[in-house]
Amino acid sequence: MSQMSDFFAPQAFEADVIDCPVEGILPAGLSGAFVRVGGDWAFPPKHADDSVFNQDGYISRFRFKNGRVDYRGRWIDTERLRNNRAAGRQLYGYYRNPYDCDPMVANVEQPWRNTVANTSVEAHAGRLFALKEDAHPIEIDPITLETRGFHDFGGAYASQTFTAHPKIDPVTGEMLTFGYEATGLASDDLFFYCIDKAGHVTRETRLKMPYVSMVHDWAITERHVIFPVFGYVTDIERLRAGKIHWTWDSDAPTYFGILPRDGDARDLRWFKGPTRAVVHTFNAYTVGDKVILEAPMFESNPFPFFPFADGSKWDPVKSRSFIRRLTFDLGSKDDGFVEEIVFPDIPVVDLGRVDERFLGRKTRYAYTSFNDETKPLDRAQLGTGVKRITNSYGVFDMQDRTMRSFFAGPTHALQEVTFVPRHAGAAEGDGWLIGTASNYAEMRTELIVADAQHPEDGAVARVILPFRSNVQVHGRWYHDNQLDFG
Ligand code: V55
Ligand code: FE
Repeated sequence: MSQMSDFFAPQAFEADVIDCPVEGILPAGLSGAFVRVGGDWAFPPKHADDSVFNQDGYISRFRFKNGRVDYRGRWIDTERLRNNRAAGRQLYGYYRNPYDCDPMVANVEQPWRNTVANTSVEAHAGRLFALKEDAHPIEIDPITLETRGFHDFGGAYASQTFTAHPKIDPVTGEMLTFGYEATGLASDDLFFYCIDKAGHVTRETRLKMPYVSMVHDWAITERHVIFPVFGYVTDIERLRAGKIHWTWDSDAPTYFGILPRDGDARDLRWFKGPTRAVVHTFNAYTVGDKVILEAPMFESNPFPFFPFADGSKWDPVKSRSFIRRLTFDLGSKDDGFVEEIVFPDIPVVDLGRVDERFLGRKTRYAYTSFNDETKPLDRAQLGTGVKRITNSYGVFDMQDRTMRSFFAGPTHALQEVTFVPRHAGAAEGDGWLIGTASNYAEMRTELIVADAQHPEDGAVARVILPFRSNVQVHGRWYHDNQLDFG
């Protein structure tokens, strides 16, 4: 657990800030909202070594309108939060394990009811969702940020779970999505769905996994979808024994399931390779018989709070991630693939984004954060607890293998970066890098806007929150024409 005094100390409040101070000049064309979801402990966890992925969901929004920015932050009103508030204490145990919960709330047969909805946000067909991969989407009012409750697509969505990373096809407007552990705890069922731009389920394909694993993110192309299956494993005995949901199996092969978007279960092909963790992806595309996936990948357990099955100690060096390009040949009968590390000298934060107007099509630029050790670090102001800090956004040119970067400052830690196009018709990469930063010197949160084509010039604008907002997991920008923010 973190110290009560540091940036990660529980925040546990809701907030409205009207007309936040802005340093610099807000780009005139930015009208919409940056919406972010993360977690915080509304009640201290039952186990000090539990995963932060088990924190209660919290949604916040920076609303850009008429040259001003307002902030709003709200807890997501889950069944768990209501039950804990009624009891006045933490009733829920280890991450995604109902067997470790107080019997009065355990929901062993309906584990999705225990969701914290703390991972990501997506808007589709006029609805805003807070997402966690163990449950259906929770609909949120985009204006008030009030929780409306689970959305099940009119009963047409049968999986018990729904990924935190649905993909919206920029051309068709469809939302492609899936759920794993789709039929219950530790089940090997993965259901894939197409949801049309009006929000109706048009396709369901029921698949089996090679083994039960965390399928956190995935990728789509114009013609295919790709499901990574890697090292985190679980089974019902482990859960019955009251343990945290995942354990890392250092010998587990990595599988990539490739399915034609319009295919049946028998069209699914599994490709197999050495142990990796593929938590987030940048993008993928299909060229002829080849499917290319670009993503940061780890060679060992990324998260120290999910223990090794063989008792190994977590290793921060082995657990760095590097940007890779994988090529799968659907024309070959071989189940292998070609793997290449595109930037072997730059370990990156595994929170990658592209210009999503080109999702599923070949993109040139990949955006993610990293720690630039050549930049100054103000240790006196940062406090003693801080070891490494994510101080830079990288604009990675996947074609020329060059990188340009934005440095946030010697007392700033960056959260996930998002790319926002300058205008609807702008070329790929012409736009803004937007994300939040933790300012350790002032103990406050700032929203940063930088020019993606001139990252080294520094922020064009910083929106200042007069306090520390909780640290997000994922965030997204929505223009006014994508969602009504009032
Ligand atoms: C991730 C995050 C989660 C989760 C599973 O970043 C995987 C990966 C914030 O919750 O539940
Ligand atoms: Fe994620």
